[in-house]
Amino acid sequence: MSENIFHAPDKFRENAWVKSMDEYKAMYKKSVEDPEGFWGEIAETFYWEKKWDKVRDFNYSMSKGPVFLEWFKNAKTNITYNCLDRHLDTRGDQAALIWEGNSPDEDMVITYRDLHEKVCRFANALKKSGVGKGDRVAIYLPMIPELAIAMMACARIGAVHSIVFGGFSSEALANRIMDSLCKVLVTSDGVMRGAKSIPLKGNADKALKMCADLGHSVGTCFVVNRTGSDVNMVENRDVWWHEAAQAQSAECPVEWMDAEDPLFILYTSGSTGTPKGVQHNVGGYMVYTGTTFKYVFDYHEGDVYWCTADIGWVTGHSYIVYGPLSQGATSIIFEGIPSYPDPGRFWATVDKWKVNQFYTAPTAIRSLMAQGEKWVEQYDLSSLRVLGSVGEPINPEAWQWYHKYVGKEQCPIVDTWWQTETGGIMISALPYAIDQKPGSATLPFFSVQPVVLSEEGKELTGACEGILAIKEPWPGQMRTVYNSHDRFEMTYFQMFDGYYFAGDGCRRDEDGYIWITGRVDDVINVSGHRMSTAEVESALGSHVNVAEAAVIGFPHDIKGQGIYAFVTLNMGVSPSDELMADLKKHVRTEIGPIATPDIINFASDLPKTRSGKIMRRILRKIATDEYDQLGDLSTLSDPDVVGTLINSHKVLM
Ligand code: 6R9
Repeated sequence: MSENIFHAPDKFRENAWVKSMDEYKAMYKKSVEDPEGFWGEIAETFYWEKKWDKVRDFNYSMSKGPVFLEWFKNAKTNITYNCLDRHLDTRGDQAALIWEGNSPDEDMVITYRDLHEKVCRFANALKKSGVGKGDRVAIYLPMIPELAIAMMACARIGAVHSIVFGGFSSEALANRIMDSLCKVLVTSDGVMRGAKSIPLKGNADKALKMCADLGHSVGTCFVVNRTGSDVNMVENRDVWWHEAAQAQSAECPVEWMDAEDPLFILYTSGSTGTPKGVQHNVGGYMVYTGTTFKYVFDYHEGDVYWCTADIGWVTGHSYIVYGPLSQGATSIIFEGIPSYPDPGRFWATVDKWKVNQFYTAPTAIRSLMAQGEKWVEQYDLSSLRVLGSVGEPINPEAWQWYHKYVGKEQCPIVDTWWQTETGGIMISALPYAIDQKPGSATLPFFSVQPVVLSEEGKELTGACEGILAIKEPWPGQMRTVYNSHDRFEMTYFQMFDGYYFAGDGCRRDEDGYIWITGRVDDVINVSGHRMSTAEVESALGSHVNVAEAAVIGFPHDIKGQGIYAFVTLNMGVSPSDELMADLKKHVRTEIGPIATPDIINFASDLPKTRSGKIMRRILRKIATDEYDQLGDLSTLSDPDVVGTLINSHKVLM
């Protein structure tokens, strides 16, 4: 790992929110010694209909009773009042969202005033369809403005949104609608992806049919007209968005919410079972995403900020919509893909809108790096001031390329470590205060207290390597797993009493910098998307010809990790290319394209312990060609299977 240190050039330091390491240290110290004072003061910069009685209250230790955490107790606010209404007087005509379509000649600028109106109209349409405070609304949309509008329309009337990434299959959508019994679904006729138009309404119809078969009927399905493709509108259920919204008033008073009322549910993969509905509540999430946005990207009035993530993931929730808008920022929503119409699209877009802060994922950087510098060099990127990275560790080569060719060695890179569960950025450089080391997320954000634990749960000191955990809550932390507080406690608090267990491993160097080493559980990270090996295994296992499947992650040049599946077939079924293609298709249907295995190794058997546990450690070594490091095989019930698997692996590679 590279230990080069990068110090941001001085030219923007003068204006930065935090100008030096000393200033960061002083603020960090205060935030840890007096978190209530620190966050109470920051919360004053937001609008509250009623102030809190107490800034925070919590129990992190299962041995002392149920785990809970509360911020801004008994306060009342509405996040859309903070993201829209309070800006109307001062920046009503400023762009809130800039929509850059899939095709470079399609775009739209939406001012704060326009956005307020659009959110109000759709909020009224939701109300008219019977949605009220606390009801769940599923949103299954591509990256069009209606996605941000729909989520804020929910938040405005106190409904809880549950956004399902548009790339998920109808099965995945149905499971999520069922888990929280959503009353309404918002979708579109289709989605534009590069040169293709992909139908979405068909998936939505299938999902709603599955839900109805299970006894749950969604009352209304709003359909946005995006591609103009033919859709089947079901009478008394399906309604065109534009018709419904246009018929409503452009004013909709906000519902004043308790700071601890739920804002949204977002499903994410863990190491076991079905995806969990991560629940975030109004007050703490609002304060945390807005504040991290301001400091980590050093956002200033008038800047144009672009995060390339999809709003279907947490990064889009926190850093395309809520964080930026609560700060009155201009935030870009990008519908397209980095390679369309050519690999210069990101940079053409930065040039077009004069983007100041650009936030993307290492997998995108790696894929563009592979296309060569010529795509970057054609554009004027001198507006850029801060670059960001999120979703997985950024390898030093990609970091250097990003720094040199995109940032022209003038822009600090903030490598931001966080999770769906944490709501906002936890460990990251501050662009002008914290020097960067390529590959390290650097230091914790204010009041975040990371610790490195040994397997036994002992806090390690100094330079060390172990399991990353967090001591004490922060405002943006998830409050529970929807409908399953037990699962929340078991997943995050049972492993190490008194700490939030993040599921990642890390190393801390002699300067206190954190280097994330990857997941310590059975979660893999494919192009920055979280997936549980168990979910892919169960999708494969549900195919009629499959007896058993074991899935692991393996290093992949572009995606970070790829999916490697070892599959044993039912008696009498022989492996073939057709079957391999069919299994891949099956996983796409069960979960979605992002879960498609890269490699399927048909095995006659899997390495198991005598008690029947699959030894993944061995499978990982085979997948990475480390045959001489298989370790002790004596506990296997049949050590011979290893040789067979190695042979079939060599044939595949
Ligand atoms: C925001 C987001 C969370 C998991 C997390 C970790 C990995 C995210 C990272 C990173 C190294 C970074 N991860 N950011 N690893 N460096 N800067 O990605 O949320 O989809 O829930 O994934 O992603 O493994 O635990 P989510």
